[in-house]
Amino acid sequence: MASVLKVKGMSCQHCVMAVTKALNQLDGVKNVQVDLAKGEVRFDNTKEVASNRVAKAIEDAGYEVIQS
Ligand SMILES: [Cu+2]
Repeated sequence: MASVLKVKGMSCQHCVMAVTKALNQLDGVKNVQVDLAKGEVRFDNTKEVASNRVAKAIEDAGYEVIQS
């Protein structure tokens, strides 16, 4: 399932790499794409990874998920 999250605190390519790496470590999360300008992270959730696990990975990397 294609998923989009709003993430606060990403400001440069380093942030893009950090968030991408954090999400790629979750089994079932694929094709992570970060849109820095929009503050959005898109990915395919191929194994119904729980959204709180995805959010925790982003938060552990130092960024904040904006709950919609
Ligand atoms: Cu940065």
